[in-house]
Amino acid sequence: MAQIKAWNPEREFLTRDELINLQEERFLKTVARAWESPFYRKKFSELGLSPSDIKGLSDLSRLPFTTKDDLRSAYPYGFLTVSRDRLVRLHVSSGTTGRATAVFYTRRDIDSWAELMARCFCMTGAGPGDVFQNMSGYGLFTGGLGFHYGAEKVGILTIPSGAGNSKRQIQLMKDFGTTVIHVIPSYALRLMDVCQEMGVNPREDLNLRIGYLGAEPYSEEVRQRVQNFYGIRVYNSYGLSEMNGPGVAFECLYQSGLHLWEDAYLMEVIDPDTLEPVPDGTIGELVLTTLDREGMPLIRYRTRDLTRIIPGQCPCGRPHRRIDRIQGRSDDMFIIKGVNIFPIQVEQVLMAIPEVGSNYRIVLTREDNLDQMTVQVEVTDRVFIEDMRHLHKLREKIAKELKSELLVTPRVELVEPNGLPGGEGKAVRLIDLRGKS
Ligand code: ADP
Ligand code: K
Ligand code: ZN
Repeated sequence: MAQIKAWNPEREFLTRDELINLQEERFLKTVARAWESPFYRKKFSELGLSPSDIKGLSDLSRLPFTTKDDLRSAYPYGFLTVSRDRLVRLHVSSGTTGRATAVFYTRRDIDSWAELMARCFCMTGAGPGDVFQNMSGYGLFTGGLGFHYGAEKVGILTIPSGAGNSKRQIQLMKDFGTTVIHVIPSYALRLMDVCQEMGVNPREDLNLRIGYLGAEPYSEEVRQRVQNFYGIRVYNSYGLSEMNGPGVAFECLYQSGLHLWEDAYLMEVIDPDTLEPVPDGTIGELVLTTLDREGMPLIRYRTRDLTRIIPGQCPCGRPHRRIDRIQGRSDDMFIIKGVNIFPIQVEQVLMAIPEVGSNYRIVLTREDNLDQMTVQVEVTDRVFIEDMRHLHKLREKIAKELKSELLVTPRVELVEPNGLPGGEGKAVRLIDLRGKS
């Protein structure tokens, strides 16, 4: 199989100094361009800023943040810097956290997005000769077309299978000898059950070798499970519609954090309360500025995603710094009995327990003025649901392990395999019913 190690060595392996020079040049262009958009023109003028005030990267902090609400307020066209006849595509964010927002692309934007995705494929050892099954929702969601264009650019045979239709997915993998998949983590887990139902053992019956998992938070335990079950190497994929979609940050062969393509995105990690930068290695909110976007540049966009910059150099030699797996969005965090918890912490505990199956959710209620956390957990089909004593013990074991990690004792409910609602899109892990009764 032909192996390309880097799609664009010149951009991927430049020196840190060269990278920063390139950033600076592109940053100034971006700022000048942003002035052309109705939104930024107004915002900058209100702050008394003019383009000549921004002389380099060191002036970044003089520029205001852009928030999801700003995007909503200027919906649909307020961020455009080109006339509408220059646009060739739009995507609408899936609206996981409220009203949707729109993102527009010129022809050049589509090309540079595909270029970033092409790098991601090659960086993880995929190339011509591979068969890529893209099990991501196509359409308004950026995951489908984002991966699709990148794969075709590299020259990888691409099956646009889309989300859902699980049995057919497995059948396609068998028929065409799929080697590379892109899938949302919760769906990768769900498909394990389907393989079992169909009597398919991926390690023996399929040809898979690489999986790209992203679009929602997942723990290292889920990576391990997916790798072991399918016999693949799993690489974390991060992106958001506001920054094109997937291809913002991606793991390399070393699987030790996600390289953020810093020639295309300027990154800051800030304390979401003080809005001041945090030191490398400290968790904060990721803030991104587009450096190479024509139709709709965004400046200091607050992603609400929590992560940290991983200090030090990756053994692969790319100077593009790495971020750690996303812990969740700042609004995913919930507080129960005074303890701050992210769903991913619950997942980490659950997925390390062999009897735990492929789905779970967290339900918060208030009873007699006391907050109660219930964790509903699917068991694997190896657990006999008829054996009450065994179930009781398993419930206690899960509760105990959650308690020791979270310092809160949850109620645990066991559910048969496939017993919890789960769709094709992003998993809903948290149901907060407090204050709703
Ligand atoms: P929506 O905001 O409606 O979910 P997007 O498709 O733009 O629509 O989703 C982007 C968001 O998905 C990111 O801001 C982040 O919260 C989440 N996300 C994407 N990739 C990952 C990943 N690898 N790990 C964790 N979360 C991710
Ligand atoms: K988003
Ligand atoms: Zn690397």
